[in-house]
Amino acid sequence: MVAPSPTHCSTRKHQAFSIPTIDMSLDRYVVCDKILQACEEHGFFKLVNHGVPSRIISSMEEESHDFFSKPACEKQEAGSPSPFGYGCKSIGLKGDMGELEYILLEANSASISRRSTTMSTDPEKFSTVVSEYVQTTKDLSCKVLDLMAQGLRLPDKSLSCLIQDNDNDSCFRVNHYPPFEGNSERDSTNGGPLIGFGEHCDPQLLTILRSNNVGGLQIYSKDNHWISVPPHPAELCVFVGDALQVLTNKRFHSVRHRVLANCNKQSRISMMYFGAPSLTASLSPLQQTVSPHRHVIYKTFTWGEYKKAVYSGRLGDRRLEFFELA
Ligand code: GA4
Repeated sequence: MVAPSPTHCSTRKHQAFSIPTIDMSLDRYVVCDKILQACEEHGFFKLVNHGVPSRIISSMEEESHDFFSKPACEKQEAGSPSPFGYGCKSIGLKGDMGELEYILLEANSASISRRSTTMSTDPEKFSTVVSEYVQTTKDLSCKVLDLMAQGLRLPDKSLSCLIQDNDNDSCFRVNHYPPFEGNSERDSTNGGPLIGFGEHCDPQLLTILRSNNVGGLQIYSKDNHWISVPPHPAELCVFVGDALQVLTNKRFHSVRHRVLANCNKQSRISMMYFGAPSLTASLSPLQQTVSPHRHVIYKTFTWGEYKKAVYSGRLGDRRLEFFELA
């Protein structure tokens, strides 16, 4: 088992850390620079003026509320997560547990439409709303990847083409953290805080997260502290994933994060688009990120090989280290 990161939270000194918030309506070169800096320093940033219409976000949130409000036996009709379907408390196949329930879907309209029949009494509406949300966050992911490529002086669209591939392996997840009914904010087994979703790095290229106005998300900073990310209705969060860390030869850092158990009165709903290439896409540091001062750090492997390694492990396992060159 992998030792968890130290659990101390941000102290007064560390609260000085400000999470980069990038206004996408600014000049393209300015946005590009800020994204590059945020990915190199933190592997995480927030976006404002991102262009995802609030109508699309609220419809997706409403469908999520409707789904999670159903009786347990009806939610289970969506199928137990394999990995796609409906899950409650149990995450992955190796016994990881969290104070949440969730749905995990393949991020393509055909699959969403098929699954919708088991998830809603109005499958057509459910499918339209989910597909629209997924398409819009995918479009935003492409814009962000294009800005990253520009910042890294890579050929135009060389990153976004990976999630535009017809066989891309992207997925979409909605997590519901109901108010936690335990009577303590501390986990008596380890003295740390109670966990909603345990610490991990996302394996894909990048993640776009939207949450309602309930807190709980924390990222692990470079100086080894957990930093709380306050929710904001106008913002979307972007996480660099492991696959992008490989392609950039560790110039970008995939960020460790976790969610604390929800001790608020209101439910927390978060919605994540995970952008991934096709299973056969090859991952290795791009030539432009390699120099005499920065040798190739990773072996060449496919996204399918990496995904298999990640999915056969525990949530917090640091699998990427096994793909480094000796
Ligand atoms: C973490 C990021 C995404 O939510 C996810 C998760 C996946 C799952 O829930 O099936 C994993 C987890 C995530 C990484 C390790 C394995 C696989 C649960 C788990 C214990 C959908 C993903 O791609 O990897």
